[in-house]
Amino acid sequence: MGDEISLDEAKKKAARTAVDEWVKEDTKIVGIGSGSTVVYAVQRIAERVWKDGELTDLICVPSSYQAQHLILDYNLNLGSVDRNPIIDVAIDGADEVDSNMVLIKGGGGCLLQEKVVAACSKKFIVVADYTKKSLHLGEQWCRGVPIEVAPMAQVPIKLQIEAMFGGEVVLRMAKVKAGPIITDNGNFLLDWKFVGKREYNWDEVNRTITMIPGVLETGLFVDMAHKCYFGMADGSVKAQS
Ligand code: ABF
Repeated sequence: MGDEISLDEAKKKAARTAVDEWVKEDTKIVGIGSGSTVVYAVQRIAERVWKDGELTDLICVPSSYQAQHLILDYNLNLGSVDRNPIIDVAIDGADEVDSNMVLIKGGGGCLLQEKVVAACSKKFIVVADYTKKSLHLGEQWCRGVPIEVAPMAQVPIKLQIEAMFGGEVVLRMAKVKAGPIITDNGNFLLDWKFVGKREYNWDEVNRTITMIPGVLETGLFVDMAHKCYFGMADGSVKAQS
């Protein structure tokens, strides 16, 4: 076996490749996702702005407080979906990507704003390491599908999802006995551990869960991703579309 690169190196390669292929001189507005892979994308953008003197007018629209902090930290131009509702390209991470480009996102807790930014983007590009690549959802990401919910509705939502689709829905906790995780939007997160190996129509599942009163958004991104870049263990970058 040849030398394998670290997961961080794989993330970095995927992120840098995506930035260089999708953020061009004529790109005006870029959406910035959340998570550890996106950090490398922002670093690459900053390198091109501050080292190469390119992209100086580029506006970066954050999808979380983490992304906002990154944009400010690298001294890039901070935008918002209020000011910049049409985004040229958004770059974001994922927890799992299946062979149909359906994504599970929200492991880091930022799915609602991530979906808003993705939906405002002409192109939505995903960056990830090779551990996120699956044939079917559930192979890699055992925590399930994250769902952002209004705090007072968490119990009825849990019961409805379990009754409709099986599996188990659990409230995401900060630490043992430390209370629920609170999202950037002041909500709770449920993780639906769906039944593995069962065939799901993810579009239908997503629509059905989203209709339950109190559900703000699910971490299922169906028909949104245009292209995904995976940093592979052998140091290559594999694109999927
Ligand atoms: C965010 O960060 C989330 O939607 C997803 O859960 C996660 C991916 O993180 P990482 O890049 O650290 O694997 O995009």
